[in-house]
Amino acid sequence: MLRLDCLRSVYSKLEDCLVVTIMGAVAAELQSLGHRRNFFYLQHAMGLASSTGLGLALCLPEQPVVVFDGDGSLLMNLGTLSTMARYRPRKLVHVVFDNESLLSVGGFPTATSTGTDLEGIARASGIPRTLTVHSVENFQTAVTDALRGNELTTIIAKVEAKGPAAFVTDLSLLENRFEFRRHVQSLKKR
Ligand SMILES: Cc1ncc(C[n+]2csc(CCOP(=O)(O)OP(=O)(O)O)c2C)c(N)n1
Ligand SMILES: [Mg+2]
Repeated sequence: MLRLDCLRSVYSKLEDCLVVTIMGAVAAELQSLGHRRNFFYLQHAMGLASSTGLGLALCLPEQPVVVFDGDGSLLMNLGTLSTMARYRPRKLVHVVFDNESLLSVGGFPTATSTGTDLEGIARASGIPRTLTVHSVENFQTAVTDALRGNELTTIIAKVEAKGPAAFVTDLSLLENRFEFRRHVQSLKKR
């Protein structure tokens, strides 16, 4: 399963969500499908995309929030799972693309390549809905169900360690930051 195909399969459903991605390949792939002002690509702060999503979901409880995380990033901040579970916002969908690799910096294997089970850790941390998917069809269904549902969900998507050939963007970090902030503020005013 390719991450790009997963992203393509749910792209149309992201229109009404706040979307936070980790840096690198995931951000480049989502952006390659078409940037929207409700997409925030968290740069540099590895491991903190889910924490950012949690903050947004707590501030805007009726607003669906989708986080596109990575195995390496989540492994750097496993405590985020127990913090998310503690506050369990109902509209937060946490997607972890597990390619068993730090793909964006050259493809070093992560602990999931030697048996660490991120879904098991999410469940043990108290995340109320967890699942692991291996096909694009199951991925699309899992995200769609989670967005329709009313329960904090972590979806582990097992994907190939393949990404874009280059990370090309004409969107600067600051432009993305201010545009996203304005969008969040406009939602708060409603
Ligand atoms: C604190 C910190 N350490 C290291 C990096 C460098 N870095 C950027 S992306 C990345 C790999 C992310 O791995 P993963 O979350 O599995 O995503 P993938 O690249 O596989 O899509 C690393 C190590 C960073 N940005 N910040
Ligand atoms: Mg990875």
